[in-house]
Amino acid sequence: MDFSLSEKQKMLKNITRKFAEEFLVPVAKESDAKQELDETAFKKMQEMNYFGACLPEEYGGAGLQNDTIGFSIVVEEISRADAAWGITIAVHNGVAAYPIYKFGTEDQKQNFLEDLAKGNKVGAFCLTEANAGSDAGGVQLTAVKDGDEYILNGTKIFATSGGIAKTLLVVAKTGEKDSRRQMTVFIVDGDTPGYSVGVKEDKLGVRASNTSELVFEEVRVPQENILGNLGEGFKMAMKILDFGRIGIAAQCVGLGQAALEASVKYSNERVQFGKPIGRFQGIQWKIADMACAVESARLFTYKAAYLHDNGEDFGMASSMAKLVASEAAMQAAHGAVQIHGGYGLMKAYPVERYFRDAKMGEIYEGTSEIQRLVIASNLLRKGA
Ligand code: COS
Repeated sequence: MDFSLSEKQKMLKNITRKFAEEFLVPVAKESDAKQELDETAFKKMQEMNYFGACLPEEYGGAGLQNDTIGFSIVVEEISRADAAWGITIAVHNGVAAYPIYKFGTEDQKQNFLEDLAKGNKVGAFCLTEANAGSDAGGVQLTAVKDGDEYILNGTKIFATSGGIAKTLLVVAKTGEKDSRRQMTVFIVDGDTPGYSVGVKEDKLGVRASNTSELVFEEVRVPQENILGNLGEGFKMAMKILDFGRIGIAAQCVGLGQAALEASVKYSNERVQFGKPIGRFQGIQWKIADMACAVESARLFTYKAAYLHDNGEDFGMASSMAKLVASEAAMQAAHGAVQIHGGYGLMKAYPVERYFRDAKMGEIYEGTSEIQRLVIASNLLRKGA
């Protein structure tokens, strides 16, 4: 077993860290307050090809489609600077661009991937509805066939990047009986008549990442925009989430790492009772536990990525990574606020933002409870 990163992965880590410190760290606080991604940072992200991270070079991507550890490193380093950017890149690549590359027809790849790779069009995955959250099979948005087209009607909520996205993967109901066997994923162009963005959510964390309601009223989508097969949308959505959760895990690793680093720095600087607080065992134990949690999260994440890249079954591993990493980020952010004491509650320090951002990881792309359910059902089906 080899735990070392390849030369390319080390380079990716260094370049992304330098980039994130230069262009994301300085604006993260303001973006959080404004609830908007910084425009200059957006352009720089495009230039660096982070929107095309998981796509092959032939479609304008950065070529990490078979190096998910490399992709995880990119998301980790971006999230260490700003978790809102981390989720934006993780979602755009993991549950929008990469699925079109992985499951799409050549025509779909030609039509959609270049704009996604360049970040000219942001991608979103639209599954959640008012009555279909953890119960992904409860989707009510309908797609009814009319000639060579399908007509979509319904409303999606909580779509990450929804308000800024122009390429949408929409999970729709295409039949009446068992909804899980009558669902289909459509690729929808955000300029299609009848499609509109509804309420933009005002959230606890990753506030610069857009989260919106999306409304579909008589939206006509050509049948060639079906991703995968008609009626197999539930399984397609599950497969998309299997990969997507590696990105979320990586986002949480980066956030946990940021909380850990801030805590170590503060513990060395802050003097109480005549010495830096890092000399007190109570602080040391907390820092040690935070470091162990973040490192476990990183190993779980890279393991899931490794399995994916080696063509092995990785669904349970990605749920494990997402579960462990989101709880590690929460533990690290909680510890960071506690170590900072009163200052930890103030906007002057970034740890209050880390704390708010970390909570999101335990919810989106499947709550911790859903991850436990996926892990347990895999074990009970296949054995431990
Ligand atoms: N890959 C491929 N197929 C899968 C799969 C996966 N990862 N997971 C399940 N399936 C298949 C099952 O094998 C089953 O197939 P058959 O009908 O042929 O037997 C089918 O899908 C239904 O699976 P299951 O019975 O497990 O479905 P449930 O309705 O019980 O739901 C959970 C399973 C809870 C795991 C699913 O609804 C889920 O992931 N919910 C969370 C959704 C989520 O993450 N939402 C967050 C917002 S999305 S950004």
